[in-house]
Amino acid sequence: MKQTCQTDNLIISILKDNRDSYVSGQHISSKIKLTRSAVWKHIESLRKKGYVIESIPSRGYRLIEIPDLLSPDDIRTRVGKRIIGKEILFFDEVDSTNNVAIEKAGSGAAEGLVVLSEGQSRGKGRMGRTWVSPKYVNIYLSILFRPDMSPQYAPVMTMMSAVSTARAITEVTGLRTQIKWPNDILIDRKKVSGILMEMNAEQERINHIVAGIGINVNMKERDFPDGLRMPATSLAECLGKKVDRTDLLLMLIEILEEDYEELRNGGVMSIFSRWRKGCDILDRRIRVSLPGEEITGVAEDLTPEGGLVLNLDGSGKRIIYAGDVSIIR
Ligand code: BT5
Repeated sequence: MKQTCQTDNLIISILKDNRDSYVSGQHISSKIKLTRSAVWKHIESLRKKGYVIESIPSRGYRLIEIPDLLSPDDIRTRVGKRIIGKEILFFDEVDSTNNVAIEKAGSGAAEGLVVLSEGQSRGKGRMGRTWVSPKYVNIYLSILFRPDMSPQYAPVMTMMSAVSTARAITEVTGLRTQIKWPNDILIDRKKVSGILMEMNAEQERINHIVAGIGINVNMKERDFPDGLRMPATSLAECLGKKVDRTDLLLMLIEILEEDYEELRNGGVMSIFSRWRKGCDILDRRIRVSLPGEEITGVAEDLTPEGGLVLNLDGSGKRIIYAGDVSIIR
């Protein structure tokens, strides 16, 4: 694996030095001392990583575009010595960053561990759903928290993750976001980010919470599969240009650190009120899908425990804590 990376890097540096011309397969193979068919295999693997390399049989290869790859060293240096990101595990592909973080939590990893991956083969949504996670275009990260609070306050961790993510997106792109109860981030009513919290707790104590955050950054709308629960988009689609994933990631880690610090200093209500303000469903008629039933009503309020108070069309009120909401126009 290390050898493959070194060879890939060598090929890229040869192509970079000759960006205005074509470099023959023969030239590359003699420089790196591999056969031409081995060079071709490396070129194919570089293409899969997002490098656009043109090839013309009689002339050779030419580098057209370099992908925006996350650099673990760069990220580690720029995060510095915070709680969140004190340790960062980085993968090219993993089944789910949440699974890795949960496994590490079980073997005693410290609070603040960040698991990052360029892609996920089995990205998870809530309730056994799938999170579409193509490589090299988006952000998939999980953060391990060990908050000193009783499990009943855990929903505030979801709220915090949502407000931090929404703020980081706005800081870096200037785009306005809405939070869709409980934890989706939308831009113009399209889903741009989802959050999956997974908790391990005893009656009075949280052992750990893993906050998994997925953000569609540079993915093309046409690359989303059909049949998603709601329309999806990416920041690049909304902005009309690519967004630097590293800048966004670092901003998110910085803001999460700040918000978590606030929470630990007794800021539950201030996180709650920021989350409440960012949610776009208050006073709207909504439909909520719950396991085995669908209810409609007006979203009257949100509670600090993460509940949604629904006014059920004249038949009283009901507070719900999980479900899928759609707004009835
Ligand atoms: C979520 O679930 O929105 C939580 C997504 C959390 C993903 C992160 S990535 C890092 C970490 N590691 C993981 O394995 N997961 C977390 P939910 O509200 O259930 O939404 C899932 C539904 O959204 C799916 O059933 C699809 O309909 C839709 N969907 C799937 N992928 C999407 C995407 N990339 N963008 C927008 N919608 C998507």
